[in-house]
Formats: sequence, structure tokens, C-alpha cells
Amino acid sequence: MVKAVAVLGSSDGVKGTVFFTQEGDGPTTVTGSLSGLKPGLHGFHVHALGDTTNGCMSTGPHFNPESKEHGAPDDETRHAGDLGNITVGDDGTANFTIIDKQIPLTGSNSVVVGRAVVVHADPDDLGKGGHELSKSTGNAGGRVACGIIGLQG
Ligand SMILES: [Cu+2]
Ligand SMILES: [Zn+2]
Repeated sequence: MVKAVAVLGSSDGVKGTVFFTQEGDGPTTVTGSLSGLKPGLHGFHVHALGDTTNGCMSTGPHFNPESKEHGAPDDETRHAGDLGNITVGDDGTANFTIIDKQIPLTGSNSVVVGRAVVVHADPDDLGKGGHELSKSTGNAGGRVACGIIGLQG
């Protein structure tokens, strides 16, 4: 079992933790607990870079090792980092579990090699919104919180 974790925070009071586990070559389970967010849907992705020198802006685009278009988690065509949306309740918290086959924790496409998770201000339209950004970012708006993914013992 390989385990990883990202600790998220932002100056606007968003904070939380996202855990990743993977058994062998099986799917990766992502378990998150976040607070301080606006109620509703928020785009949630793995971004390519573990660089927060300029806050969440410097985490780069969605992790996309196969140069595909943006999509929904269950689409054939998607970025590996496209984890869809998380749902935030009226109290500003989100507790979620995502099981996904495209974000391994080992190997050449590992998401632990210095990559980051990012929570967005707005819903991810999953590539279907018809906006000019739909096929690249899901038009999910600003980056409200992020955290670098690191190995966990
Ligand atoms: Cu994103
Ligand atoms: Zn994407």
C-alpha cells in the first residue's frame, strides 16, 4: 500500500487534508476533508507542478501526461488530473471519497512526484460547458486552495 497526503491552505481560511492510497496496480482512493469553502460545487484537480512560489497559480495546468483534452472523471478523454467536482455543504465543509484509475502513486505517471491538488472557486463543467476554457480547465474559475502531494509513511 502506497500512501500520500496533501495539506491544503489559503489566505482566505480554506484548509484541509487530502489523503491518497493505492494498493498495487489498483485504483487510487482519494479521501478529503476541507473547510472554509463557499457552499456548492468546486472543481477539484491534480495539477502538474508542486510549485507554490506564486501560490496556487504556479502549480501549472491540469496533470496531463497523455496530452488529452479536459473532461469528466469517467470520460475516455480527460486529463489524468481531472477529478471532477467536490460538493461543499452549507457549513462550508466537504468530506469526500473519490476512487480513480488515472492517478497512480508510483511509476512514471505518479501524482506524488511533486504535483499538487487544487480546489477551484467555481464548478468544473467537465468539458461540456461550451465556454472557451471548457476543454482546458472546465472553466472552474480561480484557485482557492492547493497543496503539494507528498509521500506518507
Ligand atoms: Cu484545477
Ligand atoms: Zn483538466
